[in-house]
Amino acid sequence: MSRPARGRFITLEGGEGAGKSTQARLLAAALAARGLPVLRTREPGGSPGAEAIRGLLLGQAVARWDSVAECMLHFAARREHVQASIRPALEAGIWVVCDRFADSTYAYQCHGQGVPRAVFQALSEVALEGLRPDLTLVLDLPVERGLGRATARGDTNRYEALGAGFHAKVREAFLAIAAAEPERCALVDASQPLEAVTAALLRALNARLPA
Ligand code: T5A
Repeated sequence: MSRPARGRFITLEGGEGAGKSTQARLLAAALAARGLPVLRTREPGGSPGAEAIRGLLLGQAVARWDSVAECMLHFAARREHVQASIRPALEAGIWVVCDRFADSTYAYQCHGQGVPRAVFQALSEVALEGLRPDLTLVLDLPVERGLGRATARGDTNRYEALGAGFHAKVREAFLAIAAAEPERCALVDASQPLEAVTAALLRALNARLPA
């Protein structure tokens, strides 16, 4: 029997409250409506081991971790997620829609928390063994609006509590990633109404990864 074509790996990135989880759901539904098999997943988490590490990362006091140790925890979770869920799905021909991936570590831990880029690169090589998203959708939103949306839900996590200055650095990092890698990334204005953001994401998807 012939092997199925490899699935495609799509990531959604951006700051707090940009609408990634909402849009990941809508995107996965749009792909399924095209008849494609889809796995929707998230980081930190997405597999049993990685979800256990998510609890260590999000459910603790703000200053709980040394920043390099924190970066290593994100990559430990990511390695688990990639090995247990993402790679097997892609190899089985399933399209993977992932709410955050390695760009979030670069934005939050390197730009936000000061972890050296060399640490990020070394951990990426070990954890990912060359795996890269086929398409990264970067949702951009002014920091105050994103934090406003996220805090309106009432369950603030460790990162949301870090304040507007921290999140401004995170936003700059995502914009820099999108500018540096235009072949992989599509930048979308997430301050538009929800339906307009979905339409922009689908346009980017159809243009970059035609069915
Ligand atoms: N992190 C993660 C790191 O530091 N390093 C890493 O390597 C990784 C992977 C994860 C945290 O971990 C950090 C980053 C994060 O702080 P999380 O709880 O998973 O924490 O949080 P987020 O990924 O930030 O998800 P959020 O839920 O906060 O934001 P989303 O997913 O971007 O937004 P969403 O879809 O939940 O929407 C938020 C609210 O806005 C509304 C929605 O209905 C919802 O109420 N909304 C809109 N309102 C108006 N207009 C629109 N266009 C809207 N779109 C959504």
